[in-house]
Amino acid sequence: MSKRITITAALPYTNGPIHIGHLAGVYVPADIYARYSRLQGNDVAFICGSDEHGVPITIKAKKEGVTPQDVVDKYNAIIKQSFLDFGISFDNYSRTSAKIHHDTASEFFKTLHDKGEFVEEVTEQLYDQDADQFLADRFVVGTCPKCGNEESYGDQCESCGTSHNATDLINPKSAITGATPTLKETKHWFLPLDKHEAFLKEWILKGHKKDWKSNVYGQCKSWIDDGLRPRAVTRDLDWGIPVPVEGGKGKVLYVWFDAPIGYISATKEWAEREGKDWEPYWKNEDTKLLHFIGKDNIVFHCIIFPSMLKAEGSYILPENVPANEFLNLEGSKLSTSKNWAVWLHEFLEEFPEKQDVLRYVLTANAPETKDNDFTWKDFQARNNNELVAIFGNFVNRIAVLTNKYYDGVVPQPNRFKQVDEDVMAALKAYPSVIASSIERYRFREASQEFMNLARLGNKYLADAEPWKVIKADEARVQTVMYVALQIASVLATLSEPLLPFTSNKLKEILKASELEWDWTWDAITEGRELLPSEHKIIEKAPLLFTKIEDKEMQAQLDKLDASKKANESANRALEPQKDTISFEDFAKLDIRVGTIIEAEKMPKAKKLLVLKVDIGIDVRTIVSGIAESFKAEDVIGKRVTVLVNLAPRKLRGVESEGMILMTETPDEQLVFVNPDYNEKITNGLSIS
Ligand code: B3M
Ligand code: ZN
Repeated sequence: MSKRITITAALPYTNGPIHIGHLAGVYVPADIYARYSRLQGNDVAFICGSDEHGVPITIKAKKEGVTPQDVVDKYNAIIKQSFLDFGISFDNYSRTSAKIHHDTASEFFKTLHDKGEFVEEVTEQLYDQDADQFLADRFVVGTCPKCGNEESYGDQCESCGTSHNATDLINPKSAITGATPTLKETKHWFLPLDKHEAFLKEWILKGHKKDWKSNVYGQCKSWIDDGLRPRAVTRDLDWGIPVPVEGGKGKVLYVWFDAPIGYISATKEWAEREGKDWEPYWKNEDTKLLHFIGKDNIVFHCIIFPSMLKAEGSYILPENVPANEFLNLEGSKLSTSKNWAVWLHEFLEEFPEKQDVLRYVLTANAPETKDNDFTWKDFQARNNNELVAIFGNFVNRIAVLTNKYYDGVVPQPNRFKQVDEDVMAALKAYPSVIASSIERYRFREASQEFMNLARLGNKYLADAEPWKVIKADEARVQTVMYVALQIASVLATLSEPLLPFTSNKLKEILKASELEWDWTWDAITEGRELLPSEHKIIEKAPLLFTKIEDKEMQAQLDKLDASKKANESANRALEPQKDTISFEDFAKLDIRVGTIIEAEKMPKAKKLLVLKVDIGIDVRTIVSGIAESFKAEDVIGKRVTVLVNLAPRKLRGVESEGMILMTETPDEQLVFVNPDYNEKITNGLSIS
């Protein structure tokens, strides 16, 4: 029976691009669910958009010296395009800066305000006197009162997931100036979560929510058991949706108040465009509302947003919130600021045809019940050993053989043997097996069941050996190829939610669009013939998947290595300044420009080069400890800065008559203090 399903995927903060952690946690499972639901004939609204308010965006803008609007415009464009190219099938991707959202969120706030659902209170909030600003959310860091993490944000601790008020932090420090904040009075509107505790208990703990994933249910239970407190839903900031009631001047809605309403405004925007009514998708009791999110968003989607919806009064509540755990990358936590990530838009540039490979790897290894690790080695192995060697190999073989034996025409089968009957029976069971995994949000399991089907096809063909049997028993080969082609059509049909690009490619190989009927999951279950005899498939089939070579993976690992090095050097402490010297001391130094005219390695010394340097007044020998950074032949002709009146010193028996001035790059490479910027500087000129 067709059902109305509203599927939301967490609105990404628009302060950076999308990476594989976001994909594995939220967007790939949500997209599989949405595609699957549509295939079952349901009425689906798959909703997302950019979360463009909040402190992270203001901080990014400050860092880059641009306006918050510049930041969101830039990343909204990148994110939206990368989702599209990756095949995430949103019905609408909106943004919270859209007018429709400002209007919807303001309206929502006013309704709660007018219904007396807020508590208005003047309280003392953290204030940075140097920056002349209140410190909300990520503008303040301090020790988490719950787990002791010293880098908790004002509104949430990323270490234990607790959401708290900024004033709860121990040892708070301003993220803007580093100053210890003072307290200053200000008025805010609070959502009295304590008032909703009974309802939440009833709905989550006593209700049917035991079928929620245990990580989600467990987090909810622990918050409710800890006792809920009022939460401020407004902020003293200038970036966001203005507080639309009296006394709200200079204040905006808390980003976590407006963002989930973004799901509603994005649905409205979509419905308007499609000429539909948005309300049933949010207000009809028979609509199934699902929020796909990462684990750090659980409290907002299971406690705060439902309390808002309940307080408003006319909305339905989510039926499930299938939150995932986190994905790590090569053993370390993904991090936007540390550039420790595989960025979607870069992946799409570097692997333009491999969307489904990434989808498959992120699904097969999804962090569903615990944090998981993405490694390039695993990416390569799953591509080469599963997608290429099993699924791709099977399809390629049947496409080639069908063309070789029958000019691409599906043959007439002869009498089925037991093994053929078994395969045909197994095919009928697959739709419900995969559906059951997807409906229970077990996407890993679904992907593995799917691969088992490909395995079954591959094994069937390998066991039947049509390429051998063809000489002795042509009739048998007809049957084998007919059955194998049915398997391929089932693979094409069932892969749609998991591997949508591949599904299309395979349907093109089999020329499914030339048939008079659609390939549906139900048709498979009912054992209807998908691909009839006499139907012609493509003549030259493209490969479904191609092998990934070691060097491609090495390039990715090198890229990560560069990020690691850049981080290390960014964190490297600069040497403190030495004691002050007098001008007279400085004037004693005779520093001149010279040119290296000869260079050779000092025998048996790892670090030393023996140089002859023309310093204008003479040519002298200088022993320099730069051999680990430069080869002798590469420095000949280099113009350098030389301290020429340093007392001569013997190094390994060679007298050094000066010193070349060097400095280090952030990644610890020695470089010359280089006078080359101006050609007119001649050797011997002193530096002052
Ligand atoms: N933007 C948080 C995040 O990206 C937030 C989700 C909003 S969903 C309404 O983790
Ligand atoms: Zn904590």
